Amino acid sequence: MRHEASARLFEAAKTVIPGGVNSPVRAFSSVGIEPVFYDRAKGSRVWDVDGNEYIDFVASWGPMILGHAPDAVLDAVREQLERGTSFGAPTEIEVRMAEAVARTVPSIEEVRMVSSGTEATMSAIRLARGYTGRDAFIKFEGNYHGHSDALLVAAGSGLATLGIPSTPGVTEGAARDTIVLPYNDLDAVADVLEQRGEEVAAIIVEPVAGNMGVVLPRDGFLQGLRALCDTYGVVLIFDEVITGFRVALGGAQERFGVTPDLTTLGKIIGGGFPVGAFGGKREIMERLAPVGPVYQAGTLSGNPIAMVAGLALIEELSKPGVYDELERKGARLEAGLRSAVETAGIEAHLTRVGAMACMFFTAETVVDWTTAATADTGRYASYFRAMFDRGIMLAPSQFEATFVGMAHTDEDIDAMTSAAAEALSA
Ligand code: KE4
Repeated sequence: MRHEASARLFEAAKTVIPGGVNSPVRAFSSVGIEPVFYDRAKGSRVWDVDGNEYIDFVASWGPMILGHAPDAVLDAVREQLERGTSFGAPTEIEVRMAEAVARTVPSIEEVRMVSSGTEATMSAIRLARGYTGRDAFIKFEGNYHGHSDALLVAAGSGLATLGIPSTPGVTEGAARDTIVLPYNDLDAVADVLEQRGEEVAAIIVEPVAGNMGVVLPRDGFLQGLRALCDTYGVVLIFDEVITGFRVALGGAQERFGVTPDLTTLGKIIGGGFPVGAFGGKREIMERLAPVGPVYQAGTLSGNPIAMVAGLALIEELSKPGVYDELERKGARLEAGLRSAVETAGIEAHLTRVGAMACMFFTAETVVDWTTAATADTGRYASYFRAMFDRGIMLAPSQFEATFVGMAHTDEDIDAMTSAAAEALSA
């Protein structure tokens, strides 16, 4: 494969965009090659500016569950474009979208649209603090909830001590009220709440972790969080920016039968356009301005183009049989990868929930960040490059997800797992 055009664009990009990218992971830093620049995409395929074609398993980090540029979304967007692209005023489509989300996601009685997952989680934390009058909140190591200050926090030393900034620019004050605990460790949560329960406004969790690779909740973990939140009056927030409309139509809360107090959404609900959302119990949501005192706002919140795109995608996903088919495709992918690992005779730990999966290059069973971090990232980088050279586009990081979607044919999936068998045996 030739990558001259991408190389030229990357050089130009680096003179005007930090690192040449608008989001760090796109720079391919951890996989040892320069990034390719995309030209177009359709269905399961993406093409770079040098004309190279790839079967895509990144899916724009999750949104492209129907495949790229699905006709249903394109048709809806084309029609709306002629009617105007942004008003900063209420529209019918926003109501229809809110109705669709409320009808689909078990925890959501009311929902507020925003323009990114970061905005959704930042706002949900503020709302939980405003609702409870408490300042502290619990997150889990290895969970990523976007880049707002209070969420860019590493675990402090000791169990219940305060968080420490995980990046320059986040102040100690902003990190002070964030408590970071090990994922899947219910005892740690119980201990903190026993000590400080009356100070804790919320627990925010990825119900299936997708940002340390894919890590499943232990049996009883989500149910345990629900019970602890009920006991201590803590707001349970499921960050379903990845899992929403991915692992079930109603997200992980439907799949695992645990209903949070608030849910954050993003990615899929925008149909490829910038959308985030947070929603939940009316009693909590009604604390939001303009009806309540907790301020939150956004110029492009509920943007009509993004709304028609998101609604068209949700309507397609709501058709009978979609999640059975996603499960079938996910299972085919997993079976093929397990066979590839066995053929290669290597040690790897595979995880999957529905149409999101991960191959960790470790012999450990991955249950949290500590075990995820045992993965050999150098080995992942060479696997990524070998797959890339075979026309398979994976996430350029060990700590992301492999996404399969409705546009992937059995042939696409078999091509991927055959390439993996070669790449792992090389
Ligand atoms: P955005 O602000 O990137 O729309 O969403 C933040 C976010 C919140 N919650 C979860 C569970 C998320 O996974 C994300 C963003 N995910 C990453 C990839 N895993 C986005 C990719 C990127 O940063 O470029």
